[in-house]
Amino acid sequence: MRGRDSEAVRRALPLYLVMGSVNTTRDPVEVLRQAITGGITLFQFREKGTGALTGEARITLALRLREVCSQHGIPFIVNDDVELAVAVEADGVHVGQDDADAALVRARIGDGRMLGVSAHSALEARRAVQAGADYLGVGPMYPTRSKADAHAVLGPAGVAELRAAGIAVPVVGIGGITPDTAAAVMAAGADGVAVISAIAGAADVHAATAQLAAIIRREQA
Ligand code: IFP
Ligand code: MG
Repeated sequence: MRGRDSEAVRRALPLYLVMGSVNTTRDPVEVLRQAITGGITLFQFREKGTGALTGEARITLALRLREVCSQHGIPFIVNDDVELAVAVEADGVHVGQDDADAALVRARIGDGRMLGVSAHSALEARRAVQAGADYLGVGPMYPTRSKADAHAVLGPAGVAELRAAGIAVPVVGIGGITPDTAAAVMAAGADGVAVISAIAGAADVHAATAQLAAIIRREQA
């Protein structure tokens, strides 16, 4: 998928799985396969936190996950590592506010790859769009344990605030979203929901994904 086409980006966002090896006790490749069958529309490789793979093992896992995404036509995004993204021919990069400068990342990846930027306010959102973001990750929507340095909880109101401020770019909500709360995030104006634990930590990955996909589809209609 190409960056800079906001309708194509929007279509990729409905159910976005973010995952690294530390987010599951199983083989992440198998989890990704089941999540794709269940209905995810986008994948981000986020190999971060205690016990995260490094060096060759990290690259090897990225390549395996990248291959599964390619086989199924699911765009593959790399969290916070332009070099890795280019090396594995990722479809895009996601950066947080504390990561590399978004404008520099845009300059390095060109217009052919998607750029996602985390934003917690209308000011950060405007700056991210100015820097060339194709979509914004807004959160945390709810309390989460998947991120050690998480920002204060914004709730779906955080998305509604951006929309009220005139921010029109594609937005995905992230942070602690479950089947019970996904509809509220969509109703607030998000184009999709991003999850880690709700899928990677589910006892039945395929069923959990299909359940979320059905809830989101209902909100889109
Ligand atoms: N948002 C997203 C995304 N990914 C992250 N890694 C993050 C915030 C911190 F889901 F892509 F929007
Ligand atoms: Mg980050």
